[in-house]
Amino acid sequence: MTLDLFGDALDDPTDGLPAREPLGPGALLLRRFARPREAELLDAVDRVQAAAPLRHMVTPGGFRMSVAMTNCGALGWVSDLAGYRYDPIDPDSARPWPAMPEAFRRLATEAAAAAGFEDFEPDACLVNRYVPGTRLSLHQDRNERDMRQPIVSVSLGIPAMFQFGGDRRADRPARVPLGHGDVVVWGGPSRLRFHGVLPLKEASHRLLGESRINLTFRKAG
Ligand code: MD6
Ligand code: FE
Repeated sequence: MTLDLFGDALDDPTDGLPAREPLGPGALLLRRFARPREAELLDAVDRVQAAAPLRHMVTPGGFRMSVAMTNCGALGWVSDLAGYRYDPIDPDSARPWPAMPEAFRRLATEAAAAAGFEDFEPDACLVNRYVPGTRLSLHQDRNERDMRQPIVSVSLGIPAMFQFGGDRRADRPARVPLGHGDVVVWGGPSRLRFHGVLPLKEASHRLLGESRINLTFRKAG
């Protein structure tokens, strides 16, 4: 473990960075926002995974995604050869997705409010699991019905380099390091910006080992 000038642990390269960082109009990074709730969030992640195991979905083009995914809430994001969509039923179990844990819902609503989006009521939470080498290629989130609602994205575990691009795929993305507990709230004029995650580097986290969990909350229906 490395210590900084004040004797605080520097396990994560983002530890010393400012608590609030605007990423663009309507997009705000709240660093470490979720850390005080890490225990209850990770408990809830375990419960969701037990009910709806992580799986590698296939893209409409036939590629196996390197990110392992599951969902909770009334709607779940799914991808298969037929396309991307939100579905109330887990295709692996043929049952509804597990309910959204209260700790998840509260975190998402409070983070949205801290960024100026009052009354955010997520009905979908996509749970993404990354290990070193996992990546997510540049994409837009455009399967949700109401584009006035933001997305709230929570990072837990080992750090990742997020790519935050423009409205066109060809726009060169900015690189934003995301660490444990960081929350990105993203809406308004930035809602359709291309984004992705670079391949994760080898690292280990005291609670999550060699993994990163990302929770993205949406009002999908
Ligand atoms: C991730 N996140 O951080 C993937 N999408 O692992 C996303 O794809 C994402 O963080 C929309 C808004 C925020 C995000
Ligand atoms: Fe996305």
